[in-house]
Amino acid sequence: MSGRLIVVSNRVPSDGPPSGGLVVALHETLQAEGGLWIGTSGETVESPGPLRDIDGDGYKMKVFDLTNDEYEGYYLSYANSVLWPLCHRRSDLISLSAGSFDVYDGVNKRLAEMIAPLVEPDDLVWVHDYHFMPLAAHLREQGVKATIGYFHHIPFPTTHDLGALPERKHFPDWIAAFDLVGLQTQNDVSTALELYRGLNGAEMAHDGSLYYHDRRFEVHSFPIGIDGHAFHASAKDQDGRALLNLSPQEQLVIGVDRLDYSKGLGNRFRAFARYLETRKDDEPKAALLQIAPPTREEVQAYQEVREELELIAGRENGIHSELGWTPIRYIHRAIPRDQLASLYRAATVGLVTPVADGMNLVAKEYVAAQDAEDPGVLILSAFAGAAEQMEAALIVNPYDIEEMAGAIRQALSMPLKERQDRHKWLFKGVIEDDVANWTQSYLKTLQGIPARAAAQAERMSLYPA
Ligand code: GDG
Repeated sequence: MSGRLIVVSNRVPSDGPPSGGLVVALHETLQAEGGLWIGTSGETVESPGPLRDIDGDGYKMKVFDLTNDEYEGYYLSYANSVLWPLCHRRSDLISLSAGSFDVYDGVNKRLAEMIAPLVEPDDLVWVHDYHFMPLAAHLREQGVKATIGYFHHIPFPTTHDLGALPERKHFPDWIAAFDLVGLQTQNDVSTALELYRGLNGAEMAHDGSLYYHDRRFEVHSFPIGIDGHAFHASAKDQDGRALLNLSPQEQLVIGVDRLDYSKGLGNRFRAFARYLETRKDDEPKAALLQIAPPTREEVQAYQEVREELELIAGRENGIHSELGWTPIRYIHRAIPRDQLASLYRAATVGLVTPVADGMNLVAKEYVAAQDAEDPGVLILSAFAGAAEQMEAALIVNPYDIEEMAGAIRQALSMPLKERQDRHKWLFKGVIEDDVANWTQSYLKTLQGIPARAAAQAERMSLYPA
């Protein structure tokens, strides 16, 4: 890499050693390549100052504070109550509040003004996620010519979804101001191309790049992965069944998700309840362990999904529990990562049923944690980005309770040979398409942009349209 790598994400790993696949991968890339990581500090202040340096392990980190109003308008309101539901096909949950777009855009503009003087022309800037969609447009206004990439971790909104966004007019310009737009799936890429296909001033070149007014940019899919080997190894450290005090006959079905409406938790509980209702006496007993740590609790829609789950879990346990058996174990707290891996390994079924999800790393973690000799079965929603790569899972429609209940039954009684065959294919994919591979292929594509753009400009001057 000739210039530096500058990563921008909402949060930086400022609280000790990083954990979690993505953060670790970016951390290791920055350690190897050198560079800079910029994000919010997680603190709110009355009058925010310039970027502050904090110690990074082998690279630099800079953070900026938000005011209370900015935290509300930029983070809680526009990012998480407008863009998040919009991208997760839940326009009904969009909460438009006066002025929140201006605050969101204002934070992006202020950040662009702070970053622009730091960026050298041969640096690579890599922006992460929907918190910073207008950032490149503001950096361009500040005269930044460097190559700027974006990775959108969540589903790309359809033209229909965007109809609910008052700022939809600006959306194509935000995206086109980046040089490389990374999406999770081929399906997302088609959705993005569909948007530009319908716009005046947009054109697709023969090499697959897009032109929108004076901007050339590329849209590709880079399915994110995990560190499969590390996760597999850590799953063996503890005995998940012992952690849960499971009786020898009891089977475990596991779900692990931030408590978010996009994760389809209500229908998952309903499907498990339906399975319990239809369970024959001679079928083994199974318990659903749902770990759902809190997230964005200040947002109303999140409070509602929490209440819904408490209601269903309470009702179903009241109906089906026996002395010594609680069919739904619901933990509304985060569990340490090493325990999580062992719990996945102890589970006969991994239940991953989002109604919309960019990728879903839990599906990959579940597969990585399994014992290849006696693996569990992954049940995966067709609406998780991961379904594009993980065809050997039992693919379900997360709206169809009866189908999901049937898949739980099928998974719990699946013959060993079929479990092994399915797991073999899934495990191969998780190990090969890991997070290190993801980082490298994204950065390689980003690095190649200036040369591809120059070659194309030359072709166009030789053969003008
Ligand atoms: C976004 C996109 C995309 C969960 N509970 C605990 C815990 N977790 C960890 C899981 C997993 C991570 O959180 C969740 O990742 P997901 O991919 O499932 O979902 P999002 O948080 O929505 O992530 C998603 C991802 O970005 C990456 O691009 O795949 O589609 O929405 O790693 O293990 N970790 C611990 N305790 C818990 O209780 N330690």
